[in-house]
Amino acid sequence: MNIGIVLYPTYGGSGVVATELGKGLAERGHHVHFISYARPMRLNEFHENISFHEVSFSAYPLFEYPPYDLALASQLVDIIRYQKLDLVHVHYAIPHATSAWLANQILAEDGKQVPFITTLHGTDITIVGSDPSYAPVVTFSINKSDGVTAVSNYLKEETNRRFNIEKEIAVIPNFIDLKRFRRTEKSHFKKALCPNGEKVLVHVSNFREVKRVRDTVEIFHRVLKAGIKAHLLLVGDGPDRQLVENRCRQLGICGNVRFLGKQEKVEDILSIADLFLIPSGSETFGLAALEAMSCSVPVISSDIGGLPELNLHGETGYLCSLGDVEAMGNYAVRLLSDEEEHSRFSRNARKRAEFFEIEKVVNQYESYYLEIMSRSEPE
Ligand code: GMT
Repeated sequence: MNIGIVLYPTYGGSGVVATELGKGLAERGHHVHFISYARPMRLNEFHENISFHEVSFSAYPLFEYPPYDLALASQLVDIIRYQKLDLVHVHYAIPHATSAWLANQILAEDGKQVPFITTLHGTDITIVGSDPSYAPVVTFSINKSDGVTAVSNYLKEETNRRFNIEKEIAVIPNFIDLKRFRRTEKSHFKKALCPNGEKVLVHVSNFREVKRVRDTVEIFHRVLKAGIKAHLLLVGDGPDRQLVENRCRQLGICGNVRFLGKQEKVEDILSIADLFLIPSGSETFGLAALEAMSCSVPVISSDIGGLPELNLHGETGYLCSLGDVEAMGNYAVRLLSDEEEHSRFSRNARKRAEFFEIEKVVNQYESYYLEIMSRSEPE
């Protein structure tokens, strides 16, 4: 198949899922055309079956906000026509699904439209998409998609609850490359960061408010207060970074907290982790938690969104009510103090990650593509 994948080029979230899916499809012999305003972060190697199309848009002085959605639609028309795409798969509804629909309307003039699939990831539904400034367009664009998928049952239900959706939404979960994300020997690295054998807690996110990074600091503070020698490694960057650092200063724990910024090889950091913290206020799947689990790291998370579909309470980690840093702190202390429980949870976490193995999920997408294409064929 000749597949167009429209995505955000970001470090985490939908950008990573879309890029890894495209790479997986390319490995199977499909030709994949990535389409975005910048090179996707995880697209860092040449592959004969992969092309990248950068969407350029003119910044004419009249436009305070250059219309990216229109530029993307125009570029899609061109790519579908000249690269002879069989299918377009857009990740994150806004504005990608709308641009794909518009491109198809233009192509319909000469009977050249192709089926397009929209994968819903999270904030495109739960935060941004639900805002009245976007909701009617999101509803319309989902309903006009030839196929719609969501990354968890929770997201499917939320989408149906919040919008008037006429389409059947297929649930295809996020996935993990078990060979890349596995625990490897990194004792030199561990020694450099924790010379006295301290425990390592890790959080990875884009430091947006919804990630509640400050809660990770509160949880960590409780771990230190319980007398456990530990370090907290904060990976990523974003709007809340300064607030979080300020809180560490107030608590006097800066010496135990390292801000590592955006990192490419997260698996190296996860390989020395004893515990992963994800106390998010909204999370439709929790890809960062899956990456940790795949590296045999137990997870303490909030019990919201799609997290209970991934992190199993009392098996792979613990789930607590949103904002209950006291309970999260207690569970963290318990796991870090009980060696037997910790190693059992670590094994369970890896086992759970195996359920989301990349090949299985790429198979699911491939079958879904074929189903949508056959449904869209003219009778
Ligand atoms: O919030 C983010 O981390 C980014 C966002 C995105 O769409 O890029 O992530 C969402 O999609 C991820 C991949 O499907 C999910 O693992 C995240 O849970 C989801 N984030 C939220 O729902 C807040």
